[in-house]
Amino acid sequence: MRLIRTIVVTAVLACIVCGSAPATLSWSKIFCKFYKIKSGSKLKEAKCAVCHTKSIGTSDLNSYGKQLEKLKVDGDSLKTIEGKDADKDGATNIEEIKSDTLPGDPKSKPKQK
Ligand SMILES: [Ca+2]
Repeated sequence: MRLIRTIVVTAVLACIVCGSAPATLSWSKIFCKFYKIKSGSKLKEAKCAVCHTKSIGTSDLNSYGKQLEKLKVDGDSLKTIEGKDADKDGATNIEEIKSDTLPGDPKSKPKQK
């Protein structure tokens, strides 16, 4: 009985580790490559916080992360939601990314023109 429980727990942990974590890392890589995010920029510094509510150690997605959640992990998916305003701060996701502000954080938005 104990052995079965150990096997089940190990399998579940393996799914969690192999399933979600690398997907998140892939998004981060694809995002930086697709938008040519430069080192030292706010978006680069934000790391996981571009899509998550905290920068490290959470699976909680912010509004931008939620828009990407169900989409395929590739650049086309990023393009699909460029015209949306994930955090409802009046700037579209692409406007935010071009202005180096966070598309999933309403407190971070491009300066008014
Ligand atoms: Ca926005």
